[in-house]
Amino acid sequence: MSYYTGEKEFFPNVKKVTFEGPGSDNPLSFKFYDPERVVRGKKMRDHFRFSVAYWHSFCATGGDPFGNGTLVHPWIGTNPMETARMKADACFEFATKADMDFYCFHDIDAAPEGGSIEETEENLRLVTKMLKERQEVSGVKLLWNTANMFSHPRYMNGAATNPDFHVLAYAASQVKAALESNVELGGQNYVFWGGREGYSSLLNTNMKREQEHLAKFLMAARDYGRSIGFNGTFMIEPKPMEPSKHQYDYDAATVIGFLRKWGLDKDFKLNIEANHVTLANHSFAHDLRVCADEGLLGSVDANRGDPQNGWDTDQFPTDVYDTVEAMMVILKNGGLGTGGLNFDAKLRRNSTDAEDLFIAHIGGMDTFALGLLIADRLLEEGKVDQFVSNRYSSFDSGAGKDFVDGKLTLADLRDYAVKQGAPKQISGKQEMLENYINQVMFSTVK
Ligand code: XLS
Ligand code: CA
Ligand code: CA
Repeated sequence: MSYYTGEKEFFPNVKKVTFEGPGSDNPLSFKFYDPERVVRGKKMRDHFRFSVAYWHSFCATGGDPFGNGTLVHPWIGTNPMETARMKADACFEFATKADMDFYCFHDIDAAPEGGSIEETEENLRLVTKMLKERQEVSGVKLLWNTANMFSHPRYMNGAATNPDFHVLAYAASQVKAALESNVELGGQNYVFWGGREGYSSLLNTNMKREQEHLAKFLMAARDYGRSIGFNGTFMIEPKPMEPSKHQYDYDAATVIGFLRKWGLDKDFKLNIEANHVTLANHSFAHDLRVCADEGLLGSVDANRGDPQNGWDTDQFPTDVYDTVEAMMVILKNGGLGTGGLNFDAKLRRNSTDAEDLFIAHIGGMDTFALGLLIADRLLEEGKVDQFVSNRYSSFDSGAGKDFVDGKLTLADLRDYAVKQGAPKQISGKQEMLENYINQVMFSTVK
C-alpha cells in the first residue's frame, strides 16, 4: 500500500503507524497488531481486513441530544462538493497512515444530497470518481457501502417498509445509485441497515405487509446489483432498536429466519455489529456463532457498548475477553470471506486532539490482534474444544447415535430411560473453563 496525502495534509503530526511491540511507549504505534505477522498461515492484516467508517471518523462532530459538536474538522470547504473532496482526502490519508486496507461509507457521508434525485445521483457519480482515483493511488479498497435511508425526514415512517409506496420508490433510487457506485469502486459487499425499518406503535402498523415490502425491495436490489455486475455479498445488519422502538432486523436469528423465508439466503449474509448484539441482550460472540452455524457470517462492525448504558454508544473495542471469543468463532469459520472488521466506532466527544482518531483505531486493532493471538493459542491447545466434544459424547455412539440418525421413536427413548435409571449429574464446569481462559491469557504475567 502506498502512502497517500491529498493537496493538504490533514494529520501532519502523524506518520505511518507501525508495529513497535508491547514495550513501546509511543501511543501512535501498534503494540500487538503486526500486520505482516503470519498466524495460522495468514497475515494478520488478512485475518482482519480492517476498515475505517466514513460517517463516524470524517462526518460526525461529537454532537449529542444535549449539546453541539465538539470537533471542528479541517476538511470543510467553501461548498459541499469541495468539502466532499477534502473529506475523501482526509479518509485516504487516515487509512494509509493507520495502515488500514479498507473503508466503508453511506452515500450521503461522501456525496452531498442534491435538490432532486437526478442531482443527488450526479453528485454521487462525481464523488465516486474522486474515490476511485484515491483508491488507485493509495491501494485502500472499499469493504462496503450503503444508502442512508434513515436520516432524512422523508424516512420518518421507514424506507422499504414505509406505508407510502412513493417513499419506498425514493429509497430505491438511492440504493440503485449506491449499487452503481459500488460496482464502479470494486466494492466487496453491499450493506443494508434499516434504522427506520420497524415501528414506534403497532396501532398504526401492518407488520406483515411491511416485512413483505422489505423482502420485495431487497429482491429488486439484488436483481439490479447482479444485473450491473455486482458479484460481492449483500448483507443485512441486525439491530433491535434505536432509532425505531422496534426494528424488524432484530438480531441474527430473526434476520436469518427472514432471509430463509424469502429465499434471500443465497445472496445475503449478515453484518454483525457488536454493540447492536448487546442491545439485543446477547453477547457479541452469540450472534457471530448464530451466523457461523448457519454459514451466513458476512462481516463485522467492531465496537462496544458501555456496560452501564442501554444505548448504542459505539465505543472503540478495548475488551480482550470479547475479542478472544469473537476471534475463536471467526477462526473456526475459516475467516470472514469478502467481509472484514469495520470500526463502526466513534471517539468520545471530549477526545478532541487530531491524533485521538489514530489512538482509538490503534487500540481497536491491538485489541483484535490480542484476541486473534489468544484465540489461536486456545484452539491450538484444543482443551476447550475437547471439553465441549466430550460433553456431547453420549450422542456419538449407541442409542444416542441412533437418536441422531432418526432411528428412535419417542417410545424407544422412554424405554431407554427406564432401562438406564436416573441420569448421573454431570458438571458443566463453567468456572474451570473461565479460569483456564485467564491462565492462557495471563500466563506471562509474573
Ligand atoms: C447504526 C448502524 C449503521 C450501519 C450502516 O447504528 O451501525 O452505521 O452500520 O448504516
Ligand atoms: Ca454498524
Ligand atoms: Ca452502532
